Amino acid sequence: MFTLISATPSPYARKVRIALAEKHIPFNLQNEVPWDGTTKTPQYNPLEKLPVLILEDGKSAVYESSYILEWLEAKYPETPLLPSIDQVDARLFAKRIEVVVDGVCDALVLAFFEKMREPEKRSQPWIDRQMRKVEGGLKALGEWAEQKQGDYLVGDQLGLADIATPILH
Ligand SMILES: N[C@@H](CCC(=O)N[C@@H](CS)C(=O)NCC(=O)O)C(=O)O
Repeated sequence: MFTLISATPSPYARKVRIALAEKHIPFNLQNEVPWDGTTKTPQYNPLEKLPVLILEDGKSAVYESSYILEWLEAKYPETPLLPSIDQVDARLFAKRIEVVVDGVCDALVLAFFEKMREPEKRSQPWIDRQMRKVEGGLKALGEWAEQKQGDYLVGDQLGLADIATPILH
């Protein structure tokens, strides 16, 4: 069985948990704190980040949430989380939404850690820069949400774009 190194507050790990559930793939959930010295992430991911999906052999692993989702879609096509291969524009649009949501999360993380610094070392322009990305990303997402035809951001069933976008659900 797969093991997912995850952290409950991680939006990146959340994407993978939902994708695994939607595809009915059983997995062991291994919750870790990625900043803690006990984390197993460096054993599997040279970037030392979670989520990490450890495969059945216990040695090989897939990491980086967008890559894990791509890997799952290729290896476990049912239940599909992207429009069919002939719907190129819809597939690319779903991935574009994922890119923007991940970027918003990345900017929030950078702003958070800058705010954790001592006030005299903190860069307000840097925080402002990150928060502009958050606002810009949320604005784009809001516009895409308004344009959607039915219940889902892309197509007529739950997919990658919805899974990646916790803030709209
Ligand atoms: N782009 C990565 C981001 C993953 C990420 O930043 N994970 C955080 C936890 S939410 C982490 O493990 N950080 C540890 C570190 O940066 O060293 C992905 O989508 O998987």
